[in-house]
Amino acid sequence: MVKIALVGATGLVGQTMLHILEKRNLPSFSLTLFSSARSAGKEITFKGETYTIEELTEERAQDGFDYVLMSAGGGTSLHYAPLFEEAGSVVIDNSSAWRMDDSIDLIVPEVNKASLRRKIIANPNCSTIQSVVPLKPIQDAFGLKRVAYTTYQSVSGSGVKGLEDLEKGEKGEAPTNYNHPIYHNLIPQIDDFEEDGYTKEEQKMINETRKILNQADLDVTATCVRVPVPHSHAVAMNITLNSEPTVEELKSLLSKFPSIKVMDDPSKEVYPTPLEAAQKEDVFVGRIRKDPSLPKTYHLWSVSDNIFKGAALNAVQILESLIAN
Ligand code: A2P
Ligand code: 11C
Repeated sequence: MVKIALVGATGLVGQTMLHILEKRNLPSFSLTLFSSARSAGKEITFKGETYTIEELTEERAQDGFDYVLMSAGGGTSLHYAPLFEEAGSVVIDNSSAWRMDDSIDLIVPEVNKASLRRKIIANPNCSTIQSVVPLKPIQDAFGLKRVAYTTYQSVSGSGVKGLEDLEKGEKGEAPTNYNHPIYHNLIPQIDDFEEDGYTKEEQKMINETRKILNQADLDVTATCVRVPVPHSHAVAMNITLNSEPTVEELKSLLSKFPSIKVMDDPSKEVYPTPLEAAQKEDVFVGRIRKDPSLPKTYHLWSVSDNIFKGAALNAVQILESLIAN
C-alpha cells in the first residue's frame, strides 16, 4: 500500500487536499497527517475514519513515506523537504521555496512532465497555473512571443487571514492582514515589492511562466491586484503569437485541451466569473478576441479556483501522475 503524508493538514490548502483525496480514485493508501505543534492532537475525519494530526519532527520525516504533500509555508519546506527526500520520499511542495531552483521541476500535469532529477517537485503559484494551462496549447500550435498579465486575485490567496479581512471589512472593522482595507476596495500589491517596482507575485508569474512553458526568451510582464472576492482568481491576458489564427481556431484549440472549459458567447453575455468557478476543478476561459492595436495579438480571460486547480488539485494531480507512472 502506498504511504502518503500530508504536511499542513490544518491549513486552507491542506484541508482542500484532503477533500480532493476523498473524492478521487487513488489506489489504496495509508495517510499520515502533520501540522506544527500548535495543532498536533487535533482530530480529522477522512473517508469516515478519525485521524489524529501529529507534529512534524525531523525523526518522523525519516519514516519512509512514498509521497509527501506539503503545504506548510516556505520555511517548513526548506527545512523538511530535503529530509523527506533523503529518506526516499517524493515531496510535492506547494510553497514557493523550491520553484525556481534549477534542479527542481515545476509541474502542471497538463503542461509538462516531472523528470524526477530530484525527489522534490514544486507546485506552481495559483495565478500562474491557470494562465499556463490555456497558454500551452497556444504555444504549441502558434508560438508565443509575449504575454502581458493583469490579475484579479481573491482574498483566499492569502489563506484564512485574507478571508477574515474581507469579513472584517463587511462588519466595519479594520483589516489586520492587508495594509489597506480590501472590502469596497482593490489593492494593487500582492506580496512584497522588489527593487524594480514589481511585487514578488508579479515576478513569480513572470519567472514561473517561462520555466513551465520552457521558453526562456518569452517576453512576460504582470500587474497583480487583490480584489474583494473570496474565491477564484481571474487573469486578463494579452498575448502576442508568432502566427495569426482566427478567434474560432483559438476557441476550438482551447476547448479540446484537458482541464479547460471555454465559456465565451458575447451574444448571450457568457463568460467565466469567480463565483461560478469557485470549488470547480477546471480552468474557465472566455472573452477570446483579437487585439486590433497590434499584429498577431489577442485577449483571453481565465478564471479558476485558486485553492483547487491553483493549489490543492494541481498537487494531487501531480501525485496521481507519479503513482500512475
Ligand atoms: P498549524 O495548524 O499547526 O499552524 P495556512 O497556509 O493556511 O496558514 O496553513 C499552514 C499549515 O502549515 C498549517 O496546517 C500549519 O499547521 C502548518 N505548519 C506551519 N508550520 C509548520 C511546521 N513547522 N511543521 C509542520 N506544519 C506546519
Ligand atoms: C496569492 N498567489 O493569491 C498567492 C498565493 O506562491 O503559492 C499563493 C502563493 C504561492 O496571494
